[in-house]
Amino acid sequence: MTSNVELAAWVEEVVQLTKPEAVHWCSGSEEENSSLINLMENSGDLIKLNEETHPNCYLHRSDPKDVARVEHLTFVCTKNELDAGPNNNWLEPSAGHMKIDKLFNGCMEGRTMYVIPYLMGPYGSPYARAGVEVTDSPYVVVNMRIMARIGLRALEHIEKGNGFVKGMHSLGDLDPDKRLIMHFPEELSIKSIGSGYGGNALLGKKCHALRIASSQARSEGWLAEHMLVLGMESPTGETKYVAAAFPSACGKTNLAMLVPPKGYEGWKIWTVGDDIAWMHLGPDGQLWAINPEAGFFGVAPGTSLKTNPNCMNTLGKNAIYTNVAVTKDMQPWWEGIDGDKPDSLVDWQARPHDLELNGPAAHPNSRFTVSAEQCPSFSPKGNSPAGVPISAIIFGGRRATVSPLVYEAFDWNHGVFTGAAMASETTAAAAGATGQVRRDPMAMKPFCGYNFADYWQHWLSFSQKSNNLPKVFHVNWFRKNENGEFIWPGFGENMRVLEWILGRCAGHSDALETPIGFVPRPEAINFDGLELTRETISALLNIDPEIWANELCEIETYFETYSEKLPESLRLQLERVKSSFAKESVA
Ligand code: OXD
Ligand code: MN
Repeated sequence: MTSNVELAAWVEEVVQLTKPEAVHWCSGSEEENSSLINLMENSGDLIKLNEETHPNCYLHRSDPKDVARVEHLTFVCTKNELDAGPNNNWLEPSAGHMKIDKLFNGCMEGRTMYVIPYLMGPYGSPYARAGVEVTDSPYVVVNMRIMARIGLRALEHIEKGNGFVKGMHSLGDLDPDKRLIMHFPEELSIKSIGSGYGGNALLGKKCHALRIASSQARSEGWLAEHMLVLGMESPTGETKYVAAAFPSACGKTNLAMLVPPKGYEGWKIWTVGDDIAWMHLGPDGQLWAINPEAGFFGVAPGTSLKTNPNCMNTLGKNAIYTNVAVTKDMQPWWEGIDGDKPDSLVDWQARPHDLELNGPAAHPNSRFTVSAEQCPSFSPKGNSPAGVPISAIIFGGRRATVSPLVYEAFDWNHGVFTGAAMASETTAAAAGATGQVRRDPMAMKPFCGYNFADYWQHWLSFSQKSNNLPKVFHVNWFRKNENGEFIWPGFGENMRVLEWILGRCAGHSDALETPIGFVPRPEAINFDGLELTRETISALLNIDPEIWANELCEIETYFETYSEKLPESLRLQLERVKSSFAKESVA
């Protein structure tokens, strides 16, 4: 099956433990994909959608208790607890293996085990990394085929002697009490059991490309981040690239595929990636980013021709929908999609839709899986082995108050502070309460595979290595008024903020220095045609010293949880912001 001795031995070890009835090495071919789809249509795991309106699209309904990432069941297992840090659940590796191997013992009896060699990153890229996922879920195979580059070429890459991450996955019996997602960064391995949900089961994505890769990136001097990457082409034909970190379900896919609004004729946004960026310092001192993924695993609710036309035009064919509702004629449907709500809908659990009795028709974290290359705005540089040079890094949270629409950090180290101090309201992408503000540094709270204090130190270290780093910004599309209404229209209109950001990078957008960073003067952002009142504009850009005093206290309390490991530079940045507010109140 493979000439790689290590891979063959590991697969044999997994076979001994999980005892599958058959083993299938995935080639990634069209025929293999069709036969897996057939198999799942027969078992009821996939349901064919309307071929006329949605060619080659399928619906998957997951177990109703298996619809999101499970952060409380996700572990980072390092020899030393301090290496995992207070930001992760920790187990000592041998204890971790023992606990999870008990669940894996015999779990594939009567099932086929699929062996999926995969590559994260474009073919031929020096930054691409390989992995092998073994799984007993054909749904995982067909999704991995969209999200990563799987099969023979990936296997060849491994057989040339390149290292690979070992990922072991089983649906187990889908019992939430027997669900665990474990990472062993020192062994470059992952073990996940009891869930078929994307973030827990498609191991190339969060487990490999973020948790394991972030730890590798630290030791090798690069960055693995929860960031979209987009290119912004001006009417003169020049394209600048931006990487932006937002927590899950906060609009990364929408921003990555933005269609410029009226008034921006001649401008174009190019999508490189919508969720993960791997960034390396180039010889020019710039950060160059690749998207390790090949597809989008996006949140369906709220996606429409109005909010994200490029996405709607991406996912109409060759897509897998998970936990959406369906219309009478088998078209996928979700809250926020275009048009009126159809009369008879079948909800995500196959019941006649009844909002009062059963809630929304589509699960709030229902998803689509679709190839990036189908996206009309997919960047011509999306598969470029070298990646794209990043001019600006944007951090953003979902905050009803506190953060203004946009501000620029004073310098790299202050930018790292700005990212480290990020907070956002929780969403349905993870199990648990939604709408609660929590600290989510660099949008990596669920994904950093090591101690955040070391991670911030790693980020800070880049200022020693280059004087050509991107400028750093913070945005907030989600500010609300006292009636709880959003005051910024968002979506395509975010272009106006991107324009200001790139103007700052080119040295010509105007800004006011404030204690938290450079904030645009109201006339420096193009608000033309938005009909925003003067009061709304000033509310969008407002920095309330009282609210910020409280925010800084919360940041301090949060930083204290990292005690003596917290980089001194972040402590100094916090003091600097505090003292400039103090100076302002005296002035
Ligand atoms: C995702 C997530 O699926 O962040 O991208 O949860
Ligand atoms: Mn994500």
